[in-house]
Amino acid sequence: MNNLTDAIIENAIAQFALEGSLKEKQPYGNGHINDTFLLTYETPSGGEKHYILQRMNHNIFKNPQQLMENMVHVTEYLRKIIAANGGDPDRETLNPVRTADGGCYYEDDSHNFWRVLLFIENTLCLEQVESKKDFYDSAVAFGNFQRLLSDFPAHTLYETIPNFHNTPSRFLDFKAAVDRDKLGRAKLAEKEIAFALEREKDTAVLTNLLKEGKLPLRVTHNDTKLNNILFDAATKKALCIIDLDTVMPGLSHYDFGDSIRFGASTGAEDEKDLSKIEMDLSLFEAFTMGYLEGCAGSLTDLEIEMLPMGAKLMTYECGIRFLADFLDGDVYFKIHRDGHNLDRARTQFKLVADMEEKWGEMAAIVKKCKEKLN
Ligand code: ADP
Ligand code: GN1
Ligand code: MG
Repeated sequence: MNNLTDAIIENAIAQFALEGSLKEKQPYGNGHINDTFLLTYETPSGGEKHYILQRMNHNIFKNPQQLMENMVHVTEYLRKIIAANGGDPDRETLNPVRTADGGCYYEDDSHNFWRVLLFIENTLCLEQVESKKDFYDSAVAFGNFQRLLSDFPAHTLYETIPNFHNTPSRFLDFKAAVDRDKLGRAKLAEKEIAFALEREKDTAVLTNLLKEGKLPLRVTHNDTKLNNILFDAATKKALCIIDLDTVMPGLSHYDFGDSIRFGASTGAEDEKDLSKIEMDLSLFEAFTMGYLEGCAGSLTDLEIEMLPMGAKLMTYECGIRFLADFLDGDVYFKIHRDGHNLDRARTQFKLVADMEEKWGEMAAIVKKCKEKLN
């Protein structure tokens, strides 16, 4: 995607119906995909109002129009449920702001796609779990999110990234990146490549159960890392699930697993010191309990039994995606230093190895949580 200048950003901002005059715009958040800015406006009454401006990554999301249609449908659906439950739809879900001519996004002359969201004030966005309770709360919220969308007409959702969590297909992409070895980087990652290749047989476990009709397809978020949820700064409760770009039909394991890989780790996703990285079983337990509570009995016995596999496969899959991107020259995930994607892949594989060692304990925790709720 092309570089952004102030003029390009300001032209985009001018297309949206925003209240007051722009005081400041600054890059915001730690997402790996979109370009996100915080806009500060002075309102006619002298107050301040904030918005989130995002340039959607159209190299990754090939059809931004379909992506925004999904977002509008899902958020309008959620707004109604939130309002009916006496909640605040302006804070408990995302709210896309319309352009002056009523559209939900703007495409500029340089083929950049823009959207504006209401900024949700007085919230915390966590990059790492600070307490077991936060993680438990996030689990209830992600479980609830899935349950709230259980009657959403799934056939109306576009697949914004085909095969997003199809691990066998991700494995083929990874192998192709190893074979291409475009930049001669494979020699820097021999151990990691071998680790990934050795686990090919695991990749199809969940997709096979889906094909055989043994696991149900649901509407899932598909990108449930902790920084895709906002906590209320006053109550410290999980408030709003954000980053709805990948809401699509999927398995509950995708949401469960992606949260575990990010939140149950004892270190950051890009930690260089691997001795700091482990999958914390007490965090695993807190999340499992919260997720089952949030799903409120909607998961089948086999779905629950396979949750540890969701954790392992989502972690493995993210690892091979980071590693493939390292080999391809860092064209997908934003990086902030040399070898960043390799560092990220290493933490994921360390977690996978740790989960393999703790496999029996993970299964026992899932069983215990299920029994507690029965
Ligand atoms: P990416 O796809 O790049 O991860 P996100 O949509 O997750 O982009 O946004 C990046 C970050 O911006 C989030 O992690 C969060 O900190 C912040 N953010 C996004 N939307 C909002 C919002 N409506 N209100 C407040 N903060 C937000
Ligand atoms: C990306 O958009 P963001 O930063 O929340 C990625 C996820 C990865 C995650 C790894 C659309 O999430 O799939 O798990 O990075 N999103 C997309 O941190 O590819
Ligand atoms: Mg995000």
